This record gives sequence, structure tokens and C-alpha cells, in this order.
Amino acid sequence: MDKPIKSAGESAEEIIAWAKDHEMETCFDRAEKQKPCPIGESGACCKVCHMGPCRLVGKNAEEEATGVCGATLSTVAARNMLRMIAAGTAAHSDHARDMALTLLAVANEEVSDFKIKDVKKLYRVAGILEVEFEGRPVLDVARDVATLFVEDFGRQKGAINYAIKRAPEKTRKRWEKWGIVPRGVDREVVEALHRTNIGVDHDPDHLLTHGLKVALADGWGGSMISTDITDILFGTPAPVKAEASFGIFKEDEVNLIVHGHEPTLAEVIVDTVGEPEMIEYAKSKGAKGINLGGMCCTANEILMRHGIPTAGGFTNQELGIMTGLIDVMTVDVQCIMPAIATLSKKFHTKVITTSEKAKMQGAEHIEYDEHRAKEVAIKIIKTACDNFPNRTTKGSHITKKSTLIGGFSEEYIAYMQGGKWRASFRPLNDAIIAGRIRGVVGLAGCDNPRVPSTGIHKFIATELIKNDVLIVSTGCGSAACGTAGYLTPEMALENAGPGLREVCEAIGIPPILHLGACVDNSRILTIVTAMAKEGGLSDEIAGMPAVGIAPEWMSEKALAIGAYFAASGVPCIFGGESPVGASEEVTKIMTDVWFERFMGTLEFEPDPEKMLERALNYIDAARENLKLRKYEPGKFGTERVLMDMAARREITPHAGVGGINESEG
Ligand code: BF8
Repeated sequence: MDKPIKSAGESAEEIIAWAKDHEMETCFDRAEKQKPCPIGESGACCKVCHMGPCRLVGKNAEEEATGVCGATLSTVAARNMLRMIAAGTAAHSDHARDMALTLLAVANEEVSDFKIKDVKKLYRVAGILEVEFEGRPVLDVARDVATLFVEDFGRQKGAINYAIKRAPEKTRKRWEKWGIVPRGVDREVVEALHRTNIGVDHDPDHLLTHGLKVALADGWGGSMISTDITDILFGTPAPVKAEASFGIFKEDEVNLIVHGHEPTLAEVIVDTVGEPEMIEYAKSKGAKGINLGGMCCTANEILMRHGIPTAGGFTNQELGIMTGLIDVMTVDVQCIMPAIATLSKKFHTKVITTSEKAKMQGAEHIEYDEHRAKEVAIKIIKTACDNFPNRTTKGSHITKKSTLIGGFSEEYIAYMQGGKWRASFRPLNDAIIAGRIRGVVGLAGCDNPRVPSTGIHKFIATELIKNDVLIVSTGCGSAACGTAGYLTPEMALENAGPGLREVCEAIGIPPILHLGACVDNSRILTIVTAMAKEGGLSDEIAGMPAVGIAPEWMSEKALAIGAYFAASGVPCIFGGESPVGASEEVTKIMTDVWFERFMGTLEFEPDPEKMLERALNYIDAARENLKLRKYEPGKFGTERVLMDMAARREITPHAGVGGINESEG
């Protein structure tokens, strides 16, 4: 693979060079100056009490090193991992709680700027939750659904709704066997903090088992709740064309960028920004119009539903400001570099914090409140317009951008395989059985300045599709692929292996399906659940030819995601040095032991080539276990065996579907 200097994004590299010439610092410079502490990086630093911090290092650290209290290296590394998973879960789920409260407020008619856009999705969710919906007023159904979701956060006993009502039965049985069915999101997070407190839980396996339970409260709780409510309120995504990279900024229009994660305010801005009064206001300030764009996961949310362009992922935020073209950047929660407030002072850009939970020195604060969402949106849009005349020529003006297709949801993927009346996952399962598609990879997680940013995403994405692996992407994985121009059907024509290309051409899809924001990794859970229910592959999530890869992860949220996929039965390969690498015991628990119990892992591999090799090995091993025909590029459909419905019904997953080469795709 080519080795770019700091970023694999051509435009990003240009801006980084511009920054260097103008003596401005970026995360790439800080990453170079600030090397990771090797003790903390590998999980060997304990700072849960003030007798330490203790460093559990030395020749035989695993056997001999202890903290002042006697905690061993495996206890410390497991405790650190559990705390990170809990923090990641808290982030996704606090966002989800706000979504649930917004839905409740809509149902109770306490807010006027939101309504239920997707009643069909509401009914689908109500059906899963066993809420009666036929013949009832929509708001009553919404109230019952919202109430059940709100209860998922504070429940003390029992189980999170989706963990028992949505996961495949066999998957749930594994969780029951190992005692990891989550009760309530808040309870699991609090218990994680309690158990990792000085002098409580010291058994690494016991600690990490709770890590899986907390993570499931994220995947099948917070994140899935957030995805579903966002669909109910703002619409379930369907394919939409959009643009990505720094060229989305317009020289002659007001550029307003929404950055962060929560979609509510961004949605009201989308609704408001095109109103004649706003356009007139922009014109009165000398601009031709208002150009709305996004960054990080807020971008993914509004791109998926409205085709709003994205300036890219995590490492693009400072670079975006350095174009000198952003009039206002609003930020709410998560993945916001505090550096942007200081940096914005060197340009005319105003950074506006909008969440009551997150403020930043040097930024203006306009607080979002769902009861006056439109008023706040107007204030922000007008602030951006007012700032347009202050724009100077200073900045690295970049014009390059790529087009992309985003907006894939579980619902749409089922629809595209059978239409309105026969929506199903049959063609996808058949394509996997036939070897046209070798397997499926979820390409997720952050972009990271510690490696040539977005570069490993690009490498992994191109190699996987060459190998006939269908990719579903989220978060900054999608941003990396989008800015690189990979999220197009042409990508399949030019780069995909013969089987994947045939499937993409038949259905008219890109080989990389953009599923949305980081919380939308929950869509991958529901997609593999649908594949399990469809039959012919595994009848649970475990054992599917599916792998998760987060090649450039940096956020604790990514670890929560990796852990909930591991517990659900998906091997997950993360890039970079292992945050538990100091302890062989903990590493073994998260790989061998978890695989034995759940058929999922959370493992770390800094070498992109090896990451790819591991992923393909998992996929091929799963195919072999399912007795699917051996994957061979370009070889499928020759010894075609047609099956009727009776024969299909006889297929028992794991029991043998060898020799079947038929696809209805
Ligand atoms: O939640 S992928 S850098 S923006 S943590 Fe953050 Fe990582 Fe991007 Fe969205 Ni997810």
C-alpha cells in the first residue's frame, strides 16, 4: 500500500501542507509530539485509587507485578477495558436517552418542532415490542413505545426489550447461559464503575464478562433504540446521492457545518435552512445562499436521510476550519476536538456549542432545547449569515469532492432484494451460499492521526471488495470511504471481484453500503439477525461468515461496539496496539475464551495486511463450518443445483448446504 505522509486523503494532505506553511498545528502534529505512554497504551497502568498510579511492568509482569493493593496485571488490564467499554456505552446511550425523551415529548404533544415522519417504522418497532398498534391513534402508540424505551435505561431487574424480543433465540440463549443479558443501560454502566472501583471485582474473566453485558446494553439497547427512534422521527433511510470532502464548501454561500452526533437540532436546521426568509437573510449579507454540510456522525445522520454533504470524519475537523470557508461550525457531543475552538480564532469561523452537556472555552454557546428547537436553529443560521461578511481570503481553498450513494438501512436492503411485497434477505443469503459473495464485513470506527489517516480504511475496503466481500460501513469508516469516492456503484465495476460485481450490478448497489452513524452499527446487528432468520446460513448471529473491522479506532465507543459484536457472535479486528496487550491472560479471554463461548472476539492487530488476512480467515472458516462451497474467485453457478421450497425448508444451518450453487439474486 502507498504510504501517504499524514493522511490518505489527497485534499487533507494539501491542507496539512498549507497548515505547515502557515505554522498552524493539527492533531497530526500533536500525535507526532505526544507519543502514547507505553504503560497506559497496553493496559498496564492502574489509576483507580490514589495509592497509585501503579505501573505493572517488568520482566515477568504478568506473574509478578502488582499494584500497592496487590492487583495483578490481568486484573488491572481487565478493569481498564471494562471502564472503557462502560464509557463508550454511556456515550451512545445518553444520546439514545435524549432520543427516547424526545419521542415521549412528541407523543405527549409537548414539542411542536418534531413529528412522527415514519409511522410505518413506528408500527414495525411497536410490533417487535409487542405494543398494540392497529386501530390506535399514532401518538398513543408512540407514547407506549417511548415509555418502554425510557424504561430500558433505568430498569433494575429483567432485561432490555430488544435483547429478548429482537435477537435470534440461539444468540439470546448464549447470553442467558453466561449471565450477560443486560437489565437496564444505567444499571450495567453503574455496576461496571462499581466493580472497577478499588477493592471490588478482581477476577479478569468476571470483569470482562460484565464488559460484554454492558456492551450488549449499548448494542441491543442504547444504540438500537437511538437508530429506531431517529428513523421514526426523521424517516428510515433509503439510497440518496450526496457529496463528500472539503470541496463541499461554497465560496459564494454561507457555509454552516453541523458536527457531532445528535441528530435532532441538525434535522431542524435542515428543515429551516431553505426557507425563503433564511435565504433572504443570507442574501442581505452578500451571500448567494446557505450551504449546509456535516462532519463526523451528525453528517452521517443528515446525509442518510437528506443527502446533505459531508466534510468527512474525525481528523477532518481542524482541516475544515483551515479552508477558511466555514462561517459557523456547531458542535454538540462526542468526538469534538477542543483544538477547534482555539484554531477558529485564527480564522473568522465561529464555533458554537449547543448541548447543555458540553461546553468549550473559546466557543460561543447557543443551547439547544427541544421545546424551542426551531428558534435555536434560526439563531444559529442567522449567526452563520452574520459571520459571512467577515470571511477573508485566508485559508487553504480546496475544491475537490466526491459523489457517493448513502442511505442503506435494514429495511431498504430487504426491500431492494424483493420489492415492497417480497422484501427479504434470500438473494443475499443465496449469493453467500453460492460463493458469489464470500462474506460480509462491517467496516466501522474512527479515522486516526496515529496512522496515515483514512489510509487503512481505504486499503481494507479495496482489498475486501476485490475478494468478493460485501462491506457495510458506518461512522468515520463511511466518511473515509465516501471522501475517497468508494461509495459508488462504479466502485464495484472497477474494483470488485467477479461475484460481488455481479450481485452489485444485478441490484444496482455499491459494494460498500453506507449504513449511517456509529449508533447505526445496530443496523448491522439487525441485518445479520435477518440473515439468520432467512435461513440457509447460520441460525444465529454466531457462525455467520461476517467480521467487524475498526482499523483506525480511537474512541471508547468503538470498544463498546466491538464488545457487543463479540458477545453477539462476530469476530472483531481492531487496528493499532492492543489496549490490553500487556496481559496475555486478558488477551486470551477476549479472543479464545470469548470465541469458545460466543464465537466472537475483540482482538487487535496493527498491521493492515494481517488484519485483512485474519478477516478472510474467519470468513473462510465460517463458510467451512457451515459446509458452504469453498470460495473461489469467479467460480460459482457452474454446478447449479435448483432447490424448491420444500428442499429449502430442509436446510438446517451447520448441518450441510454443501454443493448448493444456486442464487435467485
Ligand atoms: O461515533 S467513528 S471518530 S465520529 S467514535 Fe467519533 Fe469514531 Fe468518528 Fe461518530 Ni464513532
